[in-house]
Amino acid sequence: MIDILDRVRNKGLQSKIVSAEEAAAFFKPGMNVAMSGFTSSAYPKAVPLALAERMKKDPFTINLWTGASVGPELDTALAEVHGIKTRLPYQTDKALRSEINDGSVNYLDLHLSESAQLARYGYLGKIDIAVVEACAIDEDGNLIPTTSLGNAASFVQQADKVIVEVNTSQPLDLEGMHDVYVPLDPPNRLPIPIVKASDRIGTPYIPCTPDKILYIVPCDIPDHTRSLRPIDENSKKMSEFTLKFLDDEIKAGRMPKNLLPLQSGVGNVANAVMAGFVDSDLKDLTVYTEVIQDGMLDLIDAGKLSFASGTAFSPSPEGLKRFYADVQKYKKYLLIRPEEISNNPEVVRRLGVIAMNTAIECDIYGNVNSTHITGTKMMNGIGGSGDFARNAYLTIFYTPSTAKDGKISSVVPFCSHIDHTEHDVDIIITEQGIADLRGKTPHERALEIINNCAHPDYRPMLLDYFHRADEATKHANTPHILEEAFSFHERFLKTGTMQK
Ligand code: 0RQ
Repeated sequence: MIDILDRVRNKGLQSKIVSAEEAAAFFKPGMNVAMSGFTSSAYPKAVPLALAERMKKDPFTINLWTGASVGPELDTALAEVHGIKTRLPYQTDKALRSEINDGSVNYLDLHLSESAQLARYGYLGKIDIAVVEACAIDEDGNLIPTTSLGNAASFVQQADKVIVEVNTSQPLDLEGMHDVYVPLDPPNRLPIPIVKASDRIGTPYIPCTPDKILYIVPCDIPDHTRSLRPIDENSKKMSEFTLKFLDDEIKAGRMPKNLLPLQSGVGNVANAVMAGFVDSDLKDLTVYTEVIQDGMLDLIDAGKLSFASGTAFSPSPEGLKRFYADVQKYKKYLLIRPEEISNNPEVVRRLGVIAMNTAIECDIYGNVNSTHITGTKMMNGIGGSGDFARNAYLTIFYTPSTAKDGKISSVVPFCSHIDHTEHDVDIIITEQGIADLRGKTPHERALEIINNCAHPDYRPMLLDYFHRADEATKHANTPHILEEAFSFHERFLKTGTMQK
């Protein structure tokens, strides 16, 4: 209790401290509930757990808006009691995914950079309550954020009432690591004055006033961070191709010796690519990304990173321990921004980011599917991949050449769903090799992708499709035999394998 009182620095607000159960009693069916959180960082935990308990006894649903995916105390807990009607803008939760794919949850899969403004523009109705995790509340009622910002600042700005979960597991040393800037909406929007990853343009807290704060709920549940999988052979090969390619770009004079600011997605391949940077001769690297992970701590420890800007600090449990042990050191190199800024197209284009994200599949012309398994089942969502892919200086997509033990080719004639078009994709890398699509026609791209990236088991089928399509269309710009274009997917759905 002493710790929580120390963290609520405005004494007048201390009377608003209540239990999670008392706060959970506030929610009503159909409310638009906007919560902090981005990946497994800085989402409220005690209030959603108490809300899920309430929903177990007295079933009802809310509409849940967050920054991105969140931890199990929120998404799993509410999905398991069927407590979510509409969910946006991104998720990675197994229980929720299954509710999305059986039609019980309405899922709005949004570009993360646009999600706060979409809420502000009012298409989704008004926010009934914002629930935000904070490290502390200052004398004026402003909120000191924890391990992510996501959409929290914009949600607090829009909400009339805010429930603040003050998380005592989050060290107070985090204070000062954030830069909060919420742009004005058109026609009043101004240029975002970020010209390098380390530029600060806002406040180190989420602006809030004491009268907005409805309840303050103490919480000591730590971020539910996820362990990293060991780096597999395929990811290691993709990392080697990346390093070699970037080295050639430097030699060709297309990139400075310390590259351009890096953005990397999450998961196995991203982890391997970051590990590759740690072992390379590169130095003075900068990062302008969404999610700051263990690899960035490794780069700091190796003396190779000059600065990393993101919207969430989302390490493994070991990474979080390492960070907590020396926050003062790491925070000199790290800055957390709202996702509207970390993923902002204007800034990404200005800085010339190198975007590195993972795909589910790509097609022979360079279109990329990041979201839907065999075209219909939602996996996670587009997340920030579209924000970066369209606007980066260089856009790289990774995918192992096959999935499901070789039964699926990740290089197909026509993607079963398209998130990133051929116009956005510069480079495709699989464990087989690298396809450089820059400055190439559709015909040239098809041969580059099939010959360099497809698995040898599928290469003949893809070449056969391409050549027949070319003949059938009399060498049209983008040859396809449309009734056959999805034959690979059809075969998998009917027989369990894409192989003939
Ligand atoms: O399914 O779990 O049932 O086995 O897809 O595949 O290989 O575990 O890959 O965890 O790296 O995720 C694109 C989903 C890759 C992720 C995606 C099946 C495969 C498995 C997952 P199972 P892996 P990863 C920054 C940027 C979009 C958001 C984004 C993602 C499951 O990277 O969500 O980029 N990206 N954000 O078996 C059928 C194929 C398949 C396939 C894989 N071709 N056909 N199934 N799978 N390829 C982060 C944020 O925005 C926060």
